[in-house]
Amino acid sequence: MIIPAPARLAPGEPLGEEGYRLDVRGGHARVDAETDAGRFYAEQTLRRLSDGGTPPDGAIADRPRFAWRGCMLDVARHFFGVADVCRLIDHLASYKLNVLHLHLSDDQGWRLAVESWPRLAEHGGSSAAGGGPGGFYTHDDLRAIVRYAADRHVTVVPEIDTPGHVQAALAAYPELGAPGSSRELYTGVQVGFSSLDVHSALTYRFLDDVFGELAALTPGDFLHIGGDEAHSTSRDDYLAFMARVQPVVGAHGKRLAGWEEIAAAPLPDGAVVQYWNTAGPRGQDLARAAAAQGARLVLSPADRVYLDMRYDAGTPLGQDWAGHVELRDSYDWDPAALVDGVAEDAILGVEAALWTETLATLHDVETMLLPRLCAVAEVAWSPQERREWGDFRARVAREGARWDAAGVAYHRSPQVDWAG
Ligand code: TNX
Repeated sequence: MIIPAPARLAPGEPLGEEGYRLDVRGGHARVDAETDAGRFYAEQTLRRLSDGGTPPDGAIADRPRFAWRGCMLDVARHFFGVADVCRLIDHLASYKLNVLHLHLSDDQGWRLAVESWPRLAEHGGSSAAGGGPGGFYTHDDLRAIVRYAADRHVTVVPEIDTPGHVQAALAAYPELGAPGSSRELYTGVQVGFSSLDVHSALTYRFLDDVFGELAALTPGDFLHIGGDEAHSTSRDDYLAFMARVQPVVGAHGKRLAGWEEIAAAPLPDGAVVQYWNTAGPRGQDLARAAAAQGARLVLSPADRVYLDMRYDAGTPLGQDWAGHVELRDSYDWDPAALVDGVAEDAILGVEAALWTETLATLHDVETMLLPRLCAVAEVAWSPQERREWGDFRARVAREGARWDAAGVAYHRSPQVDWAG
């Protein structure tokens, strides 16, 4: 059977915006869906069922549990070109994920050409964590990514991290920082030391320009403003910033998305808050604060779906501040039971995160992504009562053969019987 495990809709249950019905008899497939996305997911299922041969007889009626099924790629700490990103999109699409969140800026690099502020990419894009060459997307590059994703029913959610994580921008335009802030490019891996000058009108003109270009390049509903780990922005300044940045996002016709920290501020209607920090109680408090304001949550619990966490002590890549995250950790959890006070209807979805301080190549990225992405996809798509670890691990073993054949790197988790 396939990943993610299909729901079992009763006859007559609506298929919704992404559901499909698939009937295979005598090698012939009949598909019912209300949308192109539904037909696309039927195709993915059929492809897996056939595995190069004739699909077995059977009927499936399926639709996802959550509307937002995402993966974030940090292209700021290390840069990944269009071809690498498209390959990641292929992985997402084949497991029925529908959001690619691109973390386009951080202290270590600015990755999008902005015509009205050219030094952002030219200078701010020239660095990377560890001192590598950097890089950035031209407008045409980003358009190509957006189109490739859209063809596979994946929406790109672009993130410009603010008001912290901005050293690359400050190196390009020092006037965006408070007087006296550093103007050097940064290639280390610390966080929380840089901040935009939240009191300067220039900061909001800058963000208006950047968001304007970004909004024109990405047709999705959301613009992600980061908002995490702004440790060198005072609480009052952070709140002042949030009040001024939100209308800038709205003025470009976009809904606001941000990391959990933004829930400390009043949020606009339709905001989405991304829960992440599982170290200590603060993240859960912020998630509850978001829900209490009527925001929807995207769940990225670090100790479950931060795919930059090491699998175990022997993993050569990655970090371990949220612990080790083996395949079963990514699989065995219920989004609706994760945060007390945040129930199913407050949850928009689930998103894996691939931070790349330690990941420099596509091989590195795939090794951390797979097989854990399969677990995240199933958490996001399949109803809780259809999920069972023993069954899942047998299905993952079959993916290994496909990855081997396709030259895709992955972690041979000891929790899976790959030979089987
Ligand atoms: C926390 S998660 C961060 C990132 C790091 C990551 C490393 C979040 C919103 N901020 O800046 O890259 O940990 O695991």
